[in-house]
Amino acid sequence: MANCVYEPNRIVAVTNALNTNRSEAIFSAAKELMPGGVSSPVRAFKSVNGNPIVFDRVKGPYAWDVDGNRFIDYVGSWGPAICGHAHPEVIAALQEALEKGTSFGAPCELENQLAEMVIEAVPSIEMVRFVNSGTEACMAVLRLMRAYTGRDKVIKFEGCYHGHADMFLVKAGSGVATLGLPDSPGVPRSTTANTLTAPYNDLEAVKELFAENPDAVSGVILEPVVGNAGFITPEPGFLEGLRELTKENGALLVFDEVMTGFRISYGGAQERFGVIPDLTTMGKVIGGGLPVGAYGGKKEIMSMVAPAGPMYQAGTLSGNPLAMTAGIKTLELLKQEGSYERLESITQRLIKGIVQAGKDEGIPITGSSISAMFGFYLCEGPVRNFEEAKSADSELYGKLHRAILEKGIYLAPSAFEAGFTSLAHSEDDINSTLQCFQECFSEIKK
Ligand code: HOZ
Repeated sequence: MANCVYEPNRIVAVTNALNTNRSEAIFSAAKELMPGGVSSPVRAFKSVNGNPIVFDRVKGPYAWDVDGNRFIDYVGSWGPAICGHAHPEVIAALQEALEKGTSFGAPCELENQLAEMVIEAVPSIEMVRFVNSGTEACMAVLRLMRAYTGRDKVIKFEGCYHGHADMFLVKAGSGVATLGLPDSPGVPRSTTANTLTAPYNDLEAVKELFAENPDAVSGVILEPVVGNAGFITPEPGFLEGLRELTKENGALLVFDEVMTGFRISYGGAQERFGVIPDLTTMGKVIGGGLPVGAYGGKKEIMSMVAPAGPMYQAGTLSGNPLAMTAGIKTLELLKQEGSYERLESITQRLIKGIVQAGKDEGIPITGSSISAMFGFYLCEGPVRNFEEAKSADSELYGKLHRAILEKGIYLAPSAFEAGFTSLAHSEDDINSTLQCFQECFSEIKK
């Protein structure tokens, strides 16, 4: 298959198939050392054709693999790289912080600084606890929901992913959807008995669940914009309706903004849509590329967390100075004037171009974007929930993924993951990407 090779911002040559010899060798060895050869499932490329590309380094909007191929990257480390990979100011701040040590296991002033920035930016957050991943944040918030309300059940939505804690592995998105696993062995039935699910964008279903479980539901948790079942946006009135329903039923509303936090807007999806939850979880962007997670909300609720209150949750590396430093610098960069306007405009141009390129070749396609997050499905659409997302042509997505990878574009190796742009993606990167999409749609329709 033809392969466009890029120098920054322009196509310079066309070569034959991608040479991935070193990637293949490393992955083959990795399979003997780690389950499936990876540290997290989706990156194993199981739902698309071929083996994963092994990365060597990343910079700006680009990733280079161990064979020297360069890719325009729309995964962005699954979200954190919103300023572009290895931003020079983030790296410089980290180098300075590194000199003072990698982990304190004691309070540090940087925690106050990042906490203040998060509280100032995110409407629902009056107090925050830092943890080490989005999974950890969601696991803790669930305990807090139950502790605060004294109720055990939780409502989640099909195709939403809130990390891999037991109670969330029910009709989950992301890797669970990618691998087609309805749920996971090892999760006790007694645990998931307390997890109620509804189709996304379906207020009636939520109403029914509340009616069937009076005074038993601690709250509703959701991705306010879904990024783990592809990319699904909330229909007008959906988030507002959930806000009302939770209030009426004495339950909490929780936004999982691990993906959307500081990405959909500086204040997250809650700021963009003007619906304020009781609690919020975050990760990815607020760690600027280092492992981080956070949960926060009203002071009254957060005061239940130990040692202020009785709900226990802890972590050796939580609030560590490197993650705090990368987060602070990343938020400072995002705060600069025009950041979100730029992210919105390039991402819109990208998704409109992708959808048009597909349609021009007669391929069923639908797609959308908000701010620096986008997604498309290879079906006529509209896609409003997980069932509709699953009706897209996943085999064709696999073909497209391989074809465009060979042209130097790195898309999520799953039809059930959103795409991410960054401030480092230039107009020329978008042009080059769209040209590759046009060529690939033409190739794969044959
Ligand atoms: N959970 C992430 C995607 N939504 C990570 C996937 C991976 O790294 O495999």
